[in-house]
Amino acid sequence: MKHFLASLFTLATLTGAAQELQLNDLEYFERQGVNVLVFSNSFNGGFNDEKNSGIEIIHHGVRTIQGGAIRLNNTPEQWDLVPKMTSRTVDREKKSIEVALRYDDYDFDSRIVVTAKGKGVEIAVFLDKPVPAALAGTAGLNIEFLPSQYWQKTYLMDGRLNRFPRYAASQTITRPNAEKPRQFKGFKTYDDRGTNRFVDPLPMETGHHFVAATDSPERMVRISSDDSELQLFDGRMIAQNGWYVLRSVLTANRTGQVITWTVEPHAIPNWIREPNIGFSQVGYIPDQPKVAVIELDKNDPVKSTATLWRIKDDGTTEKAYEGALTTWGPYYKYNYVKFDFTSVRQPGVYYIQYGDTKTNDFIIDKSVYAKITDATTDVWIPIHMNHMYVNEGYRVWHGEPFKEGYLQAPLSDHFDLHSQGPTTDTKYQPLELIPGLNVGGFFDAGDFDIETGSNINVVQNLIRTWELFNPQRDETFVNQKQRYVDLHRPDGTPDILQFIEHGVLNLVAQAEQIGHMSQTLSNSVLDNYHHLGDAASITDGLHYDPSLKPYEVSADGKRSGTPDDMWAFTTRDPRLDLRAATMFAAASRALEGYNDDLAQRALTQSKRLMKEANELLGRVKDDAPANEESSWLGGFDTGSMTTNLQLYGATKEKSYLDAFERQIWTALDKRLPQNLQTALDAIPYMDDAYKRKLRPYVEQYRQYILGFDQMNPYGVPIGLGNWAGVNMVLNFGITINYAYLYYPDIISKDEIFRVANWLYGCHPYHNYSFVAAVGAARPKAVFYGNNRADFSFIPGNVAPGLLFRHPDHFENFDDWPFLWGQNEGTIAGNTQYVIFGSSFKNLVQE
Ligand SMILES: [Ca+2]
Ligand SMILES: [Ca+2]
Ligand SMILES: [Ca+2]
Repeated sequence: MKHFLASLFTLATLTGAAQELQLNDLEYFERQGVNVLVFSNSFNGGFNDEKNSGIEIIHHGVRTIQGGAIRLNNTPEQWDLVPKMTSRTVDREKKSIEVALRYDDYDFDSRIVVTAKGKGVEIAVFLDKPVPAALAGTAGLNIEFLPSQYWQKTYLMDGRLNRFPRYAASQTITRPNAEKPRQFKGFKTYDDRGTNRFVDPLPMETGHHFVAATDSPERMVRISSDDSELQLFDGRMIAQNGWYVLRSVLTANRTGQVITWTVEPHAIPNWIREPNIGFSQVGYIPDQPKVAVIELDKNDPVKSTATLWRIKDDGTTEKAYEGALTTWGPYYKYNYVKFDFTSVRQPGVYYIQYGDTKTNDFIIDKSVYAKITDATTDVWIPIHMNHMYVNEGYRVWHGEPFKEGYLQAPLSDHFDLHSQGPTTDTKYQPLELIPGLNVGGFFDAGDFDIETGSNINVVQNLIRTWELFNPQRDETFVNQKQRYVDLHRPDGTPDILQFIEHGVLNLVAQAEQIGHMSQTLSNSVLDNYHHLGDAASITDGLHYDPSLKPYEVSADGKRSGTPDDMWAFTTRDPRLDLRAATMFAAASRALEGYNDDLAQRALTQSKRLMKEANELLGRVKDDAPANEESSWLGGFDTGSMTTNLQLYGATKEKSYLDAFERQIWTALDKRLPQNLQTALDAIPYMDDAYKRKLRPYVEQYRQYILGFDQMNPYGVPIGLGNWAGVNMVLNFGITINYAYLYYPDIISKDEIFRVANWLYGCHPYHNYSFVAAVGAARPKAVFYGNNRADFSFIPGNVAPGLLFRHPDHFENFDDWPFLWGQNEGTIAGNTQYVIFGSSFKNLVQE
């Protein structure tokens, strides 16, 4: 009895304590259903506000609140200034985290102390010196609420009821530009149309006691302040990716503790997160391994079995299999078990049940992977063709963009990681038109610039696909003369060949007109960089004429005073030229017999750039091994090693092959995972001795593959960077496919399914396919494409996927497209997916 009472007492104490917010070992505040992070993630200087930083709340498993910091705007945009965190101190005794924040531009320092108080936290702002006069009444404590999780929910301010608006429709005023806090590097995100005034949202509500989502226990948060007024804004009034903002401004001449908020996120008692059953939404072929990975709340007791149900064609359901689960164990914040139903081979429609959780249905059949690249090649890639009018049925995706061409970029420390300097490296004057660049090429991603490095990758990816799999698919009409693309209209030419041609047209023009490769062809002004809409309306199509006033059009209608023309950033990088030389060599081979003139131009540029780049890099002979330090795209490029191999393919000159052979083995010894693919690519050119010499490396790679089974429950490399790791996963998948193709006795066929499982739904957070609209029962619904403002997707896009937030949270929003690190697809990544998908289909169908 005594023992019983003692345990009862312990239980009661624990339950009581569990309701209070605790400061845990990972340095964030936690209670069941609520995590409060204090600058576990800092603002990023490269892109400023990525909506991923500051004080953040992960509420019942979803990161719904972020951006808690001293900010200079009512509703900060991406390019508004962000504070630099100069210190972060965790005080376990006081249960508090203190951060010091600084704005160098204004010599403005502040401190925020977040302290656990009962079920919530207190956020206190301290100033040792008063706020700078220019920022008094402007700077303030902000925190942001994710619109898609709050819209249409109710809120209370000082007892007044209201509802978060589904669409931005509150009120604004305009103010003189002089009152606008400086933006990123002095750029402006808005076109004021000559008014010299900026738009400032007005608050939707003000008061001292705010309750968000009174109608939704999962999202309910109470915030109150006795010493400061709370103002609620809608950030979407000026930017579609804005969030709801709650803030209190800093008033002049005050020091000490100047703002105090009490923040109490509601927690559903004993909340347990719904299990996430990861599986392939595209389905499975009968004889492949079939293992679902079930992600569980750490407080969720593990059940002993899961069940596979078959949906028969008369609509009834029967149990197909019930099997024991194996435990993988904890990985970051969740616990993982696996359900292996490989033994079920009968074609049919199935779903998985674990406890009360049932998945949507999926197919087991030999043809499930047959269409996995079609949406990407038929829809996503042609829509991203620049300098063309792109039509699909009744819909125009975009008119012909950038008809006025590209100007020589002046010296500029620019945005989107671009810059021009210290010289132009060309014969052109700053802002002079460089002729002939408005042809061919592909939009980079969710934006519309031509990243030269990415476009080189695109052409190479497409050539590899063409040469290895010879896809004759023709679903796209491309007419370069008409500058017209029509989707789903065959024109007698394989689409891949037309896409290769389209990429080469721009890249050859760069080499011919500029003399070397540009870094990028990109926006000159920030106010059209974030463009959402028809690409043809980014610029006015008229040549910029500085002798005209802004918005003025010349009498002949051909020139305007609006400085919107795109710029070519032309700083010469011989390593980029080498990569272009590689690609041009392969392109000349691929285009021969289809567009002989372009093939010849590509080969001419390849030889010239190779020679000049090697000279610039300090080499005298054009067949000497150039360095392999180039690390574009995270070290996957192998510099001139790949170039030499491609040049051998194009010219059959043995000196290139010898140079390749001198480089490859060192590269494999140094960085096997990054370089094995190149070594495998060489096999068609090499003899049996080469293949034998490569064997031990493939054996070593097998151990590398198997190593991932110990590192995480999903058996693939999971990236933890600011851009989720789909490129790394695709590279991994492509290398496995090729290793299996050439060494099936070393790499088991079972290994080739790892990456497909991950892409198509077997991953953390949710189980949706990361590939838009591809053969899956439940693909992701929203992506960061150029139609993201419509909460939509462009079919065939591949999301970067799972974004890691420090210290232990993975996420992929599927109701909010605007976080590029998890939802944007890129032209290089999506063409890499075409190689992955083509090689994978080829292997599973053999
Ligand atoms: Ca870009
Ligand atoms: Ca075609
Ligand atoms: Ca223009």
